[in-house]
Amino acid sequence: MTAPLLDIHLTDADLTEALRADARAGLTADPKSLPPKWFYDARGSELFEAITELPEYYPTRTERALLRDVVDEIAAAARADVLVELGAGSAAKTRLLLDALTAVGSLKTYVPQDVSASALRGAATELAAEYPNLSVHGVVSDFTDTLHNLPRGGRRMIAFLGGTIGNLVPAERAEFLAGINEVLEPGELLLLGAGLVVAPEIVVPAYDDAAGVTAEFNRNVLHVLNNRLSADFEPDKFEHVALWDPTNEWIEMRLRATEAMTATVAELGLTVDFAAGEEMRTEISAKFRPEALSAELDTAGFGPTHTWTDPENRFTLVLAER
Ligand code: AVJ
Repeated sequence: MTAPLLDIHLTDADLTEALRADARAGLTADPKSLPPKWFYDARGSELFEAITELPEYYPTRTERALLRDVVDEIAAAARADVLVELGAGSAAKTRLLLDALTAVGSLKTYVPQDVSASALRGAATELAAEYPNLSVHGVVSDFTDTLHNLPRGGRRMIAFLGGTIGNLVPAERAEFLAGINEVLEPGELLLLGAGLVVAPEIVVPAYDDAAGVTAEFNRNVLHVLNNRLSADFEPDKFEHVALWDPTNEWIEMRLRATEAMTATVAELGLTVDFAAGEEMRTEISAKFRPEALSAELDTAGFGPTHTWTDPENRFTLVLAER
């Protein structure tokens, strides 16, 4: 058995440093905002796993069912030697891809990337045991570092699943996609999973579930600030808000202060005032129109794309060639 390798390009200290910068910028801005990547400490990752099992949250199960249906076609078209998975986390959908790519006989290396070393270590160890002929090489990093630290050689496919592309605003998305295009060699591939624009009656409950799990997930970013930066937010004094922005075609999550209050972020020497009813943006989750997504990939330099969509037109998988 090949021992799983974990490359650490991002330490806990790096994470705290990045959070300090994001928190200072976001909490002193008007309106206030925080980037969604800070939801995912151990508790936040658990809450997200719970979200994926909620009846209202269709994206994960829709993508998984779609991938199951079309993964053999993807593998046949891709014939990748190396699968790089961005934001692999616990690598839940990975087995479908690994099985299909193994069946067409091409796959040699699996490179899961995540910011969480703990999630990645578990997944890498399990997968290395399950796929003894596969070399598993985990990378703990930010996406951008990953792209510059990819093993070269072999035909590579970068998978970015789950619809996380929707967390980026259009300008960030353009930069991210162009960055991926730049590190790929001609003929290498990007496999992108993206949520499609659906009726507000479907998408809003997915981000505002009856059991309140998403609300707790949203408030978790305040627990993260309390834990990592010695802040004193009272998460229960913030209400979860999820609204559909029809102009930008994204879901926006916010935290609304239920009363006027002041929070202190000790590590930043910062006090933050909230007016009663003030809203702070914590996430956008953009949904896409297939033609517009193809156009974005084209602009980023990708050539022909192959698109698969679930029967209800809620989620799409796009295979794009450099
Ligand atoms: C993990 C980024 C794909 O945007 O749907 C779930 C995160 N936010 N419920 C998404 C999330 C609220 C999720 N992604």
